[in-house]
Amino acid sequence: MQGSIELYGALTGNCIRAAIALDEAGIPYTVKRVNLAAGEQQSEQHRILNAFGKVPVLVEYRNGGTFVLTQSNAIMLFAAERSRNKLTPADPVARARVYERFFYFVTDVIAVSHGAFRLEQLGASAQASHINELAKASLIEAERFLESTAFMAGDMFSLADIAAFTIARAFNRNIQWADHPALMRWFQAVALRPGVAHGLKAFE
Ligand SMILES: N[C@@H](CCC(=O)N[C@@H](CS)C(=O)NCC(=O)O)C(=O)O
Repeated sequence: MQGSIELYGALTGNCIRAAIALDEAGIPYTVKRVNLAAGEQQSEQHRILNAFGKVPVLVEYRNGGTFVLTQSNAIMLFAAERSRNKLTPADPVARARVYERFFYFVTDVIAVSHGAFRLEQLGASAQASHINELAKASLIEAERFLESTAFMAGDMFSLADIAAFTIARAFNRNIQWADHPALMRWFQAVALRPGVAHGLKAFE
């Protein structure tokens, strides 16, 4: 059973991935903006939802109860399960492939890039740029996933494409797109999807 859903977040990759997953899954939600610069994520009110003081947070109001879910990737999986195969295929083998590729982008590209971001914040610019190059190289290597299929994990758009798209967007200006025609074609096609376009704007 589905209740009304709120998505707390800000204009960050983690929040945008969660928003795109809900949009592509066709799950309606209300955006609740959290001003990170003003420290709203640390407020008592927000910490009731997420004691770690982070976004995104999904809140679903059901008959007399409230379901709170943190972690962008858990929110994406929640959207996939609710959507009845809009973001993951029904076939278990094809679904396993989606998870393989989804976690490739989450752990080998996005998490590495977040590490670089933290190093940059600490003033370790040279190390940050080295780690960021590793993340970018893993993203570019993923072009091989597109050799024989339209999307990152097969012929259907999936969780893997959402994870790949948001980080590709972050690297957009540093990618020599002309050298990666399959990646460019995929990136342009994903950007044109209404669900993706809507999710990208959710926190603007
Ligand atoms: N692994 C968590 C990371 C959550 C996270 O670090 N969120 C950032 C925004 S992308 C945040 O809330 N930053 C504010 C802060 O740390 O004060 C997820 O994927 O949801």
